[in-house]
Amino acid sequence: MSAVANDDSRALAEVDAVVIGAGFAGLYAAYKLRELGLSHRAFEQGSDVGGTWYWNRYPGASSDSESWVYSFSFSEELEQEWTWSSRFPRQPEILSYLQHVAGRFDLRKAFDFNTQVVAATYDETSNRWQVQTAQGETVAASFLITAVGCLSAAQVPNIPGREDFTGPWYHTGQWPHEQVDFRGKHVGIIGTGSSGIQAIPIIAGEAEHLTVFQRTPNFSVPSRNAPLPPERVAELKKNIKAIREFCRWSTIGQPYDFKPDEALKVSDEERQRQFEADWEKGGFEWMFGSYSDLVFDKAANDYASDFVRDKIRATVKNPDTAEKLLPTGYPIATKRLPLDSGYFETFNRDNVSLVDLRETPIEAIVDKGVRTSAGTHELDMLVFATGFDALTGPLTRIDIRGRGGLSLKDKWTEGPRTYLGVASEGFPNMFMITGPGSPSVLGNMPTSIEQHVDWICGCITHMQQQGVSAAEPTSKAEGEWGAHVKELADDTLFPQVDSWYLGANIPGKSRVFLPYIGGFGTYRQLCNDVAEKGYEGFRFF
Ligand code: N01
Repeated sequence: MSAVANDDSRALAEVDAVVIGAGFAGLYAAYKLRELGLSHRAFEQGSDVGGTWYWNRYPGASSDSESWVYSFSFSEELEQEWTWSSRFPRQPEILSYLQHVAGRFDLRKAFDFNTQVVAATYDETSNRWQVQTAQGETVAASFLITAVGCLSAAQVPNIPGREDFTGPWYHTGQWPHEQVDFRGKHVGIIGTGSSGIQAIPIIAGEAEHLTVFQRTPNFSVPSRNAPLPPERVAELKKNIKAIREFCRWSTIGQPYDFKPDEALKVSDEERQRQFEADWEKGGFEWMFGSYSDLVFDKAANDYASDFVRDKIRATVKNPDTAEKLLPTGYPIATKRLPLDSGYFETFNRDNVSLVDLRETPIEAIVDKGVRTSAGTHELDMLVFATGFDALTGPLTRIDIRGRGGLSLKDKWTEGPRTYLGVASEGFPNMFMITGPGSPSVLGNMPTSIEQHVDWICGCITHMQQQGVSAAEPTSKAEGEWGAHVKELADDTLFPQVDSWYLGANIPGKSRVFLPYIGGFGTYRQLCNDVAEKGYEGFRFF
């Protein structure tokens, strides 16, 4: 490995490491590689840094993690300098933050923007990755570090007639940079996941009329987003070290954790009182700072599900609409729980209508709107809030080939196979930041990302110290990890419903629970143990 500083690395055709992506993960990877003195190049499809927050510019887009932990912890100065304006930061503010980080630490110089990596091939003779861009460049690297995000491969459903629609259409995850003007327009939105639930109240406030096409009613909890007063900011900054440390060892990387109590072991009055008190607080804490049995025990979960259904009934004035909005048939939070700002209230507006696709399915998209079995809904604009090919999609959309020409996509046909969600057998020196099989999407992403990048860099340092040039997980370690990830998921209620956690939203995708559900803290400890045992489960050569 060369210890070339990479002041002008963009000219290099051969480097120690290539990073793909310029979101939270790619930026921190570039920072750490520079700290290690490793030459690197980084590629980003967008025209600037931001990742998720570069692409998801839809109205209402905001983080569901509290701002003071939805950020980097690697620099105390950065933590103290930056002040978030509200509890849950909105997309423009997060994007400004990431732009600030890129500028403050001079990270842009590692990146080629507007550059898409289309292929990466491991050359066994040279023990190098040959990384190819759509722009025609090939760069050789000892290490391939993917920072491609978990929810970045947008999924537009293949509804017949999609090309026939004559108005503009958008996917929430590929939102244009220009302002989209809904004023005076009849707008349709398909999808009521987190993106739809964030966008619907805002679009409804602008459009002449909004038609919401709902296939599966969703649970949602109020975010109760609010500005952060200066005294709260001061208190958070004072205690931030302890708050971060708590997050690192918590279940979902957030500044709260499940209570020791169980919903089934407290009285009805106590449970109701607790649910109400937490409801007033808002945020994920309502669910993931609540009783510890909610995600394991159906009877416990039923109490939480019923509580939210009652809230929906109490909020939505039209009883028929309320009935259509009621999520039934699956436990709360087994589909990713959205947070909202006035989502259910939006259905009390005169300019909003709800189409229940279970009663009247979409037959086709036509030139002037969406045709369901009940007739055509005329629309000027159409929004797809239809989600992503989660976790595996961002990786398999790149033609990644390991030893013997093995394609990652082919290897993962029956579901992803990884060790710790960070590496895969047959792909030496390829490290995935928050890959499938790691906790990633089950909590606060920056907490996950920092842990992964630190661990990967620790592994690279170990290799330098040992004088070895390649690392690859063993088949045994990978098999055992896959079985462990599955076993943990099977102990919960999560596999009981079709969700993107299981790849069930993508036609033909194997139904495998993708993230590690054992908790951030437990996972961190496992990774630390692996490192302490000389990166047990890897073979080095
Ligand atoms: O996507 P989703 P998302 N016809 O897959 C529907 C993260 N996120 O972009 O449930 C009709 O959750 C689909 O219906 P159904 C977060 O982790 C984070 O909203 O499959 N409908 C569903 O209602 C989140 O979970 C934040 O029946 C169709 C919707 O589209 C993840 O991203 C903000 C359809 C898709 O919901 C993905 O959320 C936003 C079809 N053919 C997102 N195909 C923050 O924290 C799909 N649907 C900020």
